[in-house]
Formats: sequence, structure tokens, C-alpha cells
Amino acid sequence: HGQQAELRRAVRKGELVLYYQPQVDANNGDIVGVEALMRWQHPRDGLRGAGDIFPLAEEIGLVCQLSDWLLETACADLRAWLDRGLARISMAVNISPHYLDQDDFVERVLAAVTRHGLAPESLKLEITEGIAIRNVDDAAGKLSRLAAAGVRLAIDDFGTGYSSLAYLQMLPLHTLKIDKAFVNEIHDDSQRVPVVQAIIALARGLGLEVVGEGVEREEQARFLLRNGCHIIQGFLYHRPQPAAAVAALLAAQA
Ligand code: G
Ligand code: G
Ligand code: MN
Ligand code: NA
Repeated sequence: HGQQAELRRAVRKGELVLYYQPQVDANNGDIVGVEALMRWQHPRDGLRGAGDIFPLAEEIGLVCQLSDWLLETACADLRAWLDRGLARISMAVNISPHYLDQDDFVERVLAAVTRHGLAPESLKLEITEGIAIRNVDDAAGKLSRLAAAGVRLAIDDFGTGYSSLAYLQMLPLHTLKIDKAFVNEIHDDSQRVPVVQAIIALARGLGLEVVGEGVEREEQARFLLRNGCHIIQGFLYHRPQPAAAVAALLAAQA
């Protein structure tokens, strides 16, 4: 309960912030998108990750409030970058199952996009494979309405959950993100990493964009590029960072 009180206090005091991790086109190193990742600037412990926030938020019924805030902040930051004349990039946000369950989920997402005058295509919702399990038809219906409005949908951590292949057919996906567990298996001496190659082939066969996540080493980037995955998110290029730092990177790229 102490932890729960602490999270409530953190929200009141504005200790929660969004960091953004750039995704680059490995052909030229240009930033083509970012993923918003929540952080807790804890006065005593320093920066805490989302894993310290969402499970607690779930326990105290704070998920929807946090999700509204994160969507609003991400859209406002993207708007500010566009207003400065910086490159048009995509903004990816992770969607919690509980938020997706809300009756007005679709309206909340579209309202945030509209409020900031963003093209719906610039927003990408990241859904993990487990998310739709609770009510697949309901989730698929909502996500289809958003897709029809132009909002893009990414399946996150692909290959680690259940029913992956079924979801590929049920959800109106735009992007597939290869989980970093698979990227991790790419080493210098691996001539062939069959699972990664198969996932890329699957994504391309379905006409999906494919993002390689958790890329930390050159040889991993080279392998992905050689095998048809050119959008890369990983510490090799950029770590998650505050909005101002991303703006500086985009300005340097212009
Ligand atoms: O960046 P980090 O290691 O804190 O992320 C840990 C996990 O938390 C990741 O799986 C990520 O998808 C999730 N996560 C990070 N930020 C958010 C967020 O804003 N909303 C939701 N629902 N999940 C997030
Ligand atoms: O939502 P998702 O599970 O995709 O969250 C991405 C997570 O992966 C974040 O916690 C982010 O900080 C982390 N991440 C991104 N790139 C790298 C990387 O190159 N190495 C490691 N270890 N983690 C990464
Ligand atoms: Mn994600
Ligand atoms: Na992921």
C-alpha cells in the first residue's frame, strides 16, 4: 500500500514523464519514428521504468487516467516537433489491455489525434499479442474502426505470446515488431537465424512493415538489413530520451 500511495503522489507531483526511443531507417540512419515509453522520475530512486508503474497502476485503478495522459502528452509533443518544422515521424504508444477494454477507447484515441491536428497515420498503437485474449472480437472491432480512420496498428513483442498467427489475420495490422529476444540470438557467427528470417518473411508476405527491436550490436543491424528489415529500434542507435533531446536529434537531421 505504501507503493500505491507513492504512485498516487507521483502522479500529483508530475513525476511521471514520457521518454521517446527513436526508430531509424538503417539504410541512412534517419529517424522515422519514436516509441513513447513511460518513466517515473522518483525523488529517491531516480528513473524507474514502466514495469514499476503499470502493475501498480492496475492495482489502484489508475491505468485509464495514465493512458489518457500518455496519449495526450505524446500527441502534444509530436505536434510541437511538427510546428518547429522537424521531420514528419510516427509516434508509437503502447496500449494497456484495460484501456482497450473501455467502451469509449476509440473515441478517446481519435479525440487526442484531432485535438492536436495530427494526421491519424502518424499515430501508431502498439498492442502485445496477449492483449486481445480477453475479448478478441471486441478488440478487433475497435481496432478496425481506428484503422479505418487511418490510425496505424503494430503488434509488439511478436513471437513471444500465444496465437500470434491467428492475430495476424484478425487485426488490421500495419507493423510487426520483432521481439528483442529473437534479435538477441543474432551473433557474429550466426550465418542463419531461421526464426528471425521466418518472421521477416512472414511480415513481408503479409505486406506489413517490420521493426527490429532491441538492436544493440552492429552485426544485428547488418543481419536485419540484409534480410529485409530496415527499421531498427535499439540502443545501438538511440536510447529512450526526453522530448527535448529527440527534438535536437531531429533538428540535426533536417
Ligand atoms: O521501457 P521499459 O523497459 O520501461 O518498458 C517495459 C515495458 O513496459 C515494455 O513492455 C513497454 O511496452 C511497457 N510500457 C512502457 N511504456 C508504456 C506505456 O506508456 N504504456 C503501456 N501500456 N506500457 C508501457
Ligand atoms: O513496449 P516494448 O516491449 O516494445 O518496450 C520496449 C522496451 O525495450 C523498452 O523497455 C526499451 O527501453 C527496451 N529497449 C529498446 N531497445 C533496447 C536495446 O537495444 N536493448 C535493451 N536491452 N532494451 C531495449
Ligand atoms: Mn512497445
Ligand atoms: Na517490444
